[in-house]
Amino acid sequence: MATTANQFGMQEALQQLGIKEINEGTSTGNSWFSNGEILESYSPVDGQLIGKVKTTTKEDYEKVMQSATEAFKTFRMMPAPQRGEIVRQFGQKLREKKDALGKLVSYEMGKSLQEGLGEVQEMIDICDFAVGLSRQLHGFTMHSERPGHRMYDQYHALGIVGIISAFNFPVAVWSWNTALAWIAGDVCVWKPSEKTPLCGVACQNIIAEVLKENNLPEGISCLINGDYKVGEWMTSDVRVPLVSATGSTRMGKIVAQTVAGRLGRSLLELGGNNAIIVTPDADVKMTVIGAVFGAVGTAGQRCTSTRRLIIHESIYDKVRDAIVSAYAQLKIGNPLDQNNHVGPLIDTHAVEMYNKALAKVIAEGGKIIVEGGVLSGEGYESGCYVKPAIAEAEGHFEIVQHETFAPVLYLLKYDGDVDNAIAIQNGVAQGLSSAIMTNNLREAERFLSVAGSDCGIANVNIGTSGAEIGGAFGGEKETGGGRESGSDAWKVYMRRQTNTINYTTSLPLAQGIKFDL
Ligand code: UN1
Repeated sequence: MATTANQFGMQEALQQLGIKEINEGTSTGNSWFSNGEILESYSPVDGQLIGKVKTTTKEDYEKVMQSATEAFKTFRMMPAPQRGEIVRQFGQKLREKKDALGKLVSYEMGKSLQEGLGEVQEMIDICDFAVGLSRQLHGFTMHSERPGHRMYDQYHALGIVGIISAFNFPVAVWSWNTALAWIAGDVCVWKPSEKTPLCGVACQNIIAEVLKENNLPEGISCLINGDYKVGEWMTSDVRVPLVSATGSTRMGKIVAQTVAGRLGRSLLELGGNNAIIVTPDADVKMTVIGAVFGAVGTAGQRCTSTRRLIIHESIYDKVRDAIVSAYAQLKIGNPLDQNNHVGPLIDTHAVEMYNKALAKVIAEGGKIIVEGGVLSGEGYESGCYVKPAIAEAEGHFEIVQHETFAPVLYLLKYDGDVDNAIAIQNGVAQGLSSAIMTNNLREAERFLSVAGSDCGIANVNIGTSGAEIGGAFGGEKETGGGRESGSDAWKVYMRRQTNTINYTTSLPLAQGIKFDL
């Protein structure tokens, strides 16, 4: 390991998380095994090899599924508040390991340490949320049309939940799913991104400890590793009633079709193309903070990243100049060093996509107003560091319609009233997050109305990224329609049952049907 990372205590962090040089990539809890090829994890921070993970073979996968199937039979019988207690202990362990895990997230994925720690905080928050929820898995009671009858609906555990997660939130998204699935009585099988397998091993080590301390069986939390083929085993497996997948729209379409082909349930959290509308009544200072964090946070690799600013012509120059001057303050470099705002992209393929986007926006008639470029020299040896760029563009450009996972921000101008801005913002295939900056109540309410934003998330006077776990997270259109984390997102992890109970001595039929024998 490079000394640069050690300088930030990476060696100790890895030790604390139980990461070895070579790690088994398949686990049913405390039992680890793997017979597949080796996956190497290189850090985009310094290009160094962090560790290796053995991938999962079909036979390993079968073992996992058997273990999970068995575990479900007992886990579903445990009272939900007791399962909540397990999740509470998990949250406690995460608090103890927050520093180490945050560092690993930052080192393996490349986001700033602040954001790595923030990601672990999201895990802690969803655990707390799930603990409370474990006593609130409410169904409705209904009045029967028949005398002496009672009706209600209740929620039961669903079974095995398959989780496919992306590199950009290598730990939090797993926990959004697992914390809810566990209190619901489900067992989980997780395939993390091949780009961040060590984060997966670290998380599994943490939960395995909790499961062991509580004498719980193998199979409640399972880990599998490998490429898309390993994911396909789950999507086509009838033993997995719910597949929760985060990633590109391209991937999501394949997952959706495969799972639907066997009438399974999928929860999709796919691409975004998020915009902030800046109206004449916007607070420019707040706009700058929201837009810059949204565009360059996680180096533009959040699904909620701000990609488009739709600015009213009357304040266009003012907002543009303020944002351009804020970009001049950005420090790009090792994300473990808290003086830096922007870390590297995940790999050199992402750098290629970034370069292509910049070339394309120029080719389509856009104008670069903050130059991009790949950084080289001391500290930038991994070749993954790029300069956040800004281009003036138009909403209909093909590249503006496309989600590029990089810090490229497009400035678009609108005139007339807020409906024109809303039309531009909705004029893309994706529908994850959106925001409006305004002090005008009419504009804000119009934006939130049914004629307003068509996204799953619509904010007023905050940016597009950085959602709290308490709300349901997800989006419409090509974002896939799924909802994770807060609000009533838990319902997707359970099956609903409607019960009608007759406590009389006769059997009247509904709808007044007579059927005398
Ligand atoms: C993602 O990018 O997949 O709202 C998730 C946010 C974070 C989660 C992003 N809480 O930006």
